[in-house]
Amino acid sequence: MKMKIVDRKNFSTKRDVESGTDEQRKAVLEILSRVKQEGDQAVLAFTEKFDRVHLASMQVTIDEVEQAQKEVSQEVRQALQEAAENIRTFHEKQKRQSWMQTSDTGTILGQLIRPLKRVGIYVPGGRAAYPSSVLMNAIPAQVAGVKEIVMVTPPDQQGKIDPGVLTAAAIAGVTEIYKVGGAQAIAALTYGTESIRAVDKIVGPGNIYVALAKREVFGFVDIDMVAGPSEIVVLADEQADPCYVAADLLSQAEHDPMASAVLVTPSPELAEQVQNEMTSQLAKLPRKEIAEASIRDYGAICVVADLEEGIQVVNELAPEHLEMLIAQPFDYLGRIENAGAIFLGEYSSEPVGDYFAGPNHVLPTNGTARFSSPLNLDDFIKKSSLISYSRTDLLRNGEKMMALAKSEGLTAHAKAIEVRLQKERGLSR
Ligand code: HSO
Ligand code: ZN
Repeated sequence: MKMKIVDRKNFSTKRDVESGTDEQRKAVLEILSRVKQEGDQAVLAFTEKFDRVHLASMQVTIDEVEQAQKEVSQEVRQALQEAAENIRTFHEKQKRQSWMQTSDTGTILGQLIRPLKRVGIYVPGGRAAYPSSVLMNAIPAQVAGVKEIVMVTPPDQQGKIDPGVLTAAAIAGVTEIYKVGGAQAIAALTYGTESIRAVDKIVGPGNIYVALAKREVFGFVDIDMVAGPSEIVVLADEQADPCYVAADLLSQAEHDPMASAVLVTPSPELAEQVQNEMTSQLAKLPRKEIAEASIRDYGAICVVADLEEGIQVVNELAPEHLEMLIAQPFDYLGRIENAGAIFLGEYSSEPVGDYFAGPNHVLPTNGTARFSSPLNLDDFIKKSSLISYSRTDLLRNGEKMMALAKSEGLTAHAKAIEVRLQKERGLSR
């Protein structure tokens, strides 16, 4: 199969946001309401129905976590540990401080930063159970100071959870783990059941049922984002190595038949070389069916007039991942407006960021990099404003506040200021 080469005029980038079918939405609403009313009993019944396993208890024990760690090779365990360190160090830099400021007239204003108390992390099961994603979701929560980090993930038919996922949970400081997935997991985290207490926020990717359930419960709890399939855009010039370009495009295409991999280049020669490379590299991949579907339906090589035009295309796409495989990437960085994560230079292949470098791999997809950011510490904190107003300032500004209150027809507001002005002026007279 050959990846299609198009010019800019024939390059269409629109992808539908998955909003689910009416039937899927109805099923999700039913699951949410049954779990809300019946608690554990409903959760276990849905687990039996969808995951085909009968569980006596959903809670994962310490023994199970220890056993899992033995099942993971030492090489992987150590790599997870080192990755965790890098992720921790990177996210430490995102910490915010509470602050207070006293004005000349004695008023104190400020902002208090507090971590969320209890956060739920959804981890998909089956082929999309990624230990690296456990690290990426749990570590920022832990660095932010979240005390209770609750992981939920669907069990397999033997009632087991992927050992890599459990190992990553232990490394990342997850505090509770439950064997539950799908919309029933989102319901349990939102409303609470006898065995799973409700959380303040739910993060982590999931299938369409999980995504629909998260949208539905938003407002009762906070959610991170509704993530779509992974995307990569490679902006490359004639000096780029076609072997690297093709390999990087395929690294995202293998995630999902709906993943999107796009090369943007001013070089028709590179376009052709990458096209050939793709065909031969694709044929050797174990996940070639997935990657092939992705490349066929959502992949393209877009040939542009020059790098300027290439950057325009990038900004319109607002990709989740952008690789800049061009001679002087830093010279062009200032013009990149929209991208979740930017990888500069030939050694910064996307998997470097997916696994190890430190920045988060939970990134805005489907063009949402126009207005949103990678998962970060701010997702796990909240702010409270502080006002300690001084007598001097109230005497000076009280009338202005009263005027505003009266203009809104809110007499009691005006009165709350007025009683103070009267008393204070009475005293000072
Ligand atoms: N590229 C995915 C993350 C991932 N890759 C996990 C491998 N494992 C979305 O950023
Ligand atoms: Zn990836």
